Amino acid sequence: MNPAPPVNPADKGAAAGQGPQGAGAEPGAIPAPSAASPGIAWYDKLANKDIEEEGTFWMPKSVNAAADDSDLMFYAVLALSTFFFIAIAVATIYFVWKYRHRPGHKAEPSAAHNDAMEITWTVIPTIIVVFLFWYGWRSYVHVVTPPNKAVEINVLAWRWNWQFTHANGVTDSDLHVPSNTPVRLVMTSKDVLHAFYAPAMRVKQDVVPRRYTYAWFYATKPGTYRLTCAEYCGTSHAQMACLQEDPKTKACLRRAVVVVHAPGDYERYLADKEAESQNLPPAELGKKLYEKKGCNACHTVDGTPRVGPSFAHDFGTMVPMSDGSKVLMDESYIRESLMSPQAKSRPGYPPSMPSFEGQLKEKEIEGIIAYIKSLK
Ligand code: HEC
Ligand SMILES: [Cu+2]
Repeated sequence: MNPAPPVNPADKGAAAGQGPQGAGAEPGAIPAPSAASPGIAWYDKLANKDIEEEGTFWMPKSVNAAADDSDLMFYAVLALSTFFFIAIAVATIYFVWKYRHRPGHKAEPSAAHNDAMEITWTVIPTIIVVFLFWYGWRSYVHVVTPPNKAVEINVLAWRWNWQFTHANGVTDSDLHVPSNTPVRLVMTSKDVLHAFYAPAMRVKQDVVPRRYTYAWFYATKPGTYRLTCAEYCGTSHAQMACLQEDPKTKACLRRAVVVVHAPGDYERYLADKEAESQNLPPAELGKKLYEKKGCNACHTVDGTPRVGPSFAHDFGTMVPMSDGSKVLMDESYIRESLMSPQAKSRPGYPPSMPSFEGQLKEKEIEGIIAYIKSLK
């Protein structure tokens, strides 16, 4: 993995003045409260912003410099198809009307060869098709070949969440990236097929279990952009990943997004995010992880079962197992449930919980245990 690029001091100064988060971004003075207090951190505020994707009837405006060619290609093919469709349809209707059967007119014999016309309608389409191929091939090669100095981010998908891991180990369900820097995604899935789709980046790439796939883009404009799973992967596919839910209606209030940072802010994000996970009290870290790791897609904390059991009031009680035995819900049971979820099975629930082995730091496991404990 590439190390995070060094912070350019000039960029940092510029970002403080024009960063989209405005207040609280004093140069050099990283606001400590954002890391320690339960208030929302500046980078999460950016992620919470409404998505504003301007664009045409056809698609949102591209903010990926590497995709400009494919946009041009789309419009060229659209314009050519529209032109030929209208021209052929008009000619057909006109000839049907002009040569229609009517009194005083004999049927026209079929036309013989016309060399000039035949050569024209062979040569012109050939030129168009060869141009489309050449231009399409060139932009395809560009789109699948990231520059050497890209910032690399690991992507892990599962039902139903994204986990983006940055060079310094910071993980998040929103994808935070620097602007005006090539970003390369190295992606894999824990369970089934997913697809990473960021329309404004023109990136749609399958994410496949037990294999790595890649994508890259060069974001040109800071902002908050749509991120979607484009491969049907189960119940909450359409929400993947829902990071905030209405407690009453269960409607999804916010989904994971792509945040493109102003120059310098990406480095600040990495540093602040790292500090945040080190400073939170365990139960609060656990609560955060419960939402950020997508536990809430299958579990609840209010007593209603979902795909999996609810965590409310369970800690310290004996929970029934499929084989009729009972197991004490304590620290080691929770740890085992996270590392080898299929080790013990609860009646009435499918064995669909993914393993979090290797995806949670020791501190994070402690945090989740503390959080579930706090619900008893
Ligand atoms: C895809 C759905 C899914 C996701 C995501 C998921 N779980 Fe589970 N979980 C389940 C199911 C289903 C069970 C019951 C498993 C069984 O009986 O084998 C379960 C069981 C558990 C148990 C045992 C609880 C009990 O009462 O027996 C714990 C603890 C747990 N999950 C924690 C978590 C945590 C923490 C996360 C997030 C890091 C998480 N789960 C994410 C589906 C999920
Ligand atoms: Cu998916």
